[in-house]
Amino acid sequence: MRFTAETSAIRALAVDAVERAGSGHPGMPLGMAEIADVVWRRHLRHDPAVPDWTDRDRFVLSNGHGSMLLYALLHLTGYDLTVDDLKAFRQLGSRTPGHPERGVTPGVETTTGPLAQGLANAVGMALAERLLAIEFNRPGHEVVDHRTFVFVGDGCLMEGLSHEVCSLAGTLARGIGLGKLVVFYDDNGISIDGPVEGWFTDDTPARFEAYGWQVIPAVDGHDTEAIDHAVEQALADPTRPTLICCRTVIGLGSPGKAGSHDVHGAPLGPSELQATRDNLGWPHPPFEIPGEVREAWDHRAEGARVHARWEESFECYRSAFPDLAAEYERRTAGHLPHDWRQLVEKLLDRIRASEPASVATRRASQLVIEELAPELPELFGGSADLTGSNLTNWSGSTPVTADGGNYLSYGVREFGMAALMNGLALHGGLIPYGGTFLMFSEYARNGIRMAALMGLRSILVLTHDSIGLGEDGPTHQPVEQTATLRLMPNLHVWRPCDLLETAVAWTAAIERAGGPTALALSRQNLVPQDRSPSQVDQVARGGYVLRDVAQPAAVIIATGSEVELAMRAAAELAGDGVPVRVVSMPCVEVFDSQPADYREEVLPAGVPRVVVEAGATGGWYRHATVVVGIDQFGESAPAAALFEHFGLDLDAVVGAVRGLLATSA
Ligand SMILES: Cc1ncc(C[n+]2csc(CCOP(=O)(O)OP(=O)(O)O)c2C)c(N)n1
Repeated sequence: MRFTAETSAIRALAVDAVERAGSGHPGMPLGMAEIADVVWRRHLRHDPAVPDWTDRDRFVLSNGHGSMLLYALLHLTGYDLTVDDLKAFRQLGSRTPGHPERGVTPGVETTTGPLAQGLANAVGMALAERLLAIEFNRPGHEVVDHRTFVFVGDGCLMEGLSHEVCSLAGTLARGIGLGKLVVFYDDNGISIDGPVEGWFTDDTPARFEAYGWQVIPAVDGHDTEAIDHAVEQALADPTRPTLICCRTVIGLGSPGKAGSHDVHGAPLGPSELQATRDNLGWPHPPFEIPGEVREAWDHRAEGARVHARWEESFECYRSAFPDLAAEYERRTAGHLPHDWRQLVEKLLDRIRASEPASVATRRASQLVIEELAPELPELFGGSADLTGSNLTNWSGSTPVTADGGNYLSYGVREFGMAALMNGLALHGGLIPYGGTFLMFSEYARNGIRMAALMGLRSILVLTHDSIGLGEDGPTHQPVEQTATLRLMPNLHVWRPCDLLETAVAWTAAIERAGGPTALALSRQNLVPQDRSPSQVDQVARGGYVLRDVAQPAAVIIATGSEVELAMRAAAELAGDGVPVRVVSMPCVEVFDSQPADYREEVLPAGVPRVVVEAGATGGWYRHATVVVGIDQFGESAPAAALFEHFGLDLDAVVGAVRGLLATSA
């Protein structure tokens, strides 16, 4: 094998940075250097000076452990990522963390490391590109026209998530088309435990053909012409995504470790590092790149040219279609329509003025979507095969077809849905929301976590939020899910109690540009609560006084379906001369972030508190000394029988308050 100076530069930067950090993954960058060279120097359209140019090609490193490959590419092509940044690989506060993180390093499109999620994000990005192209392009004005390139390894393809999203991508290819999605499979036969033949023997090309993908098998992943030819073939297919199966040698270039799992995730060590330098014919000291190699990689001038051409074409588009151009800019900037707030105020006024009726909050959610969606074309809905239960559709929902659409039936793929939604949100121009049962948020959990980590505006509609779903039984009845979702940093969990709180929760979720929101919604009907205008305003603070008394002896805090129970308990206690305040707390995270004086106003120190929520109690003890909840699995029975069986009824709540007052008296 003859190594070129350009690929040796990638290899040298990767092994030197890993060596310096004393940890990292040299095997993948060494093994994918030629593929990276072809993609980044011959095909990728990007502008290193403007990493967020909306029509750039997307590049996703799904096998994110090989992060040094991406950092080397960003550095070499001219992004704002210096040699010092590379030297700080994996150090505290550096711009080169262990795995690529969006928002930390310019040019990193998505945070990867949890295998296969990058691939799922990429399917979402490619879908977003198609949706926006259909919506915004006009004959002669292809303002949305970019490709999505992805690297995956054996690990990504072993993960079940890859099946979920690649199967769905195959189906989407038959409709809207995903021809601009090109995935490179780093088929090196090695994962951490050793040669994969002991645990991964699928016929991968046949698998992807069965999905309906274009598959280019048996490409020599170290032969740049063969790779280039495969990319041309991939891009020539207008509808099918392509998997390019590249036979590679992990750690290629390291004479003593190539082909072995030893090179996957540990520094080479000084003597093997020197042997690798010698083998590559790379005499330069660590982190030094000769001028001519830098020049060969430098993409700044070409990137600026390609970008400027697009800007010119966008100006022509603007002249011909000024409204569309403005809308494209608004949408891709993530700004809400200018009259958004008025729309929300009108909606809340209408709800307050309407005849109160008992509705399930899942149904309330649908009513709210119906009101907001017509004014919010970026809202992109869907459900993991539970549309009729999640009530995520509205009268203007149109399924994704060759003509576009705003609603995707994800099939029974909860994790795929969450991770694909992240890709839509990352791409920009769309605000994804997707439904499943709260119980099955467990299947989606790491996708939700990545949305929280990346700060993505993605909205999870999680219905059937307690034993209140009834007869389907303990497999479907969430117990600990609301509590555990609340533990996730940067996730807001709303559990509204009626139509008005649901409307506020939805608007908060849409306005929340910096993170995801989970809406926990009831299957069963809930009694609407009365509120003054100032109480309506306070719902957005996450917790507020719903029923007040002059000198409360106790406070009952409740969420969602248990608010009406708390109100009944307070009324009963009032009848016995015990004045009790009720606090509705639809979003604990938002309430906890309020100024101390507001929190003190709502929950005065020294007044004993009881919480009632049909779920795990653990998380509540920082707000109350007594929690009426459920710390065991549910049962199959009608909802009313279950609430009684599990002690979530009037007697229990009244008894809890009395007991607390007796002990604190
Ligand atoms: C979801 C998930 N599980 C486990 C890991 C830990 N892990 C990182 S790399 C890897 C093996 C990946 O093998 P492969 O994709 O073949 O990478 P290569 O050895 O070729 O670099 C594993 C298990 C992870 N990052 N994500």
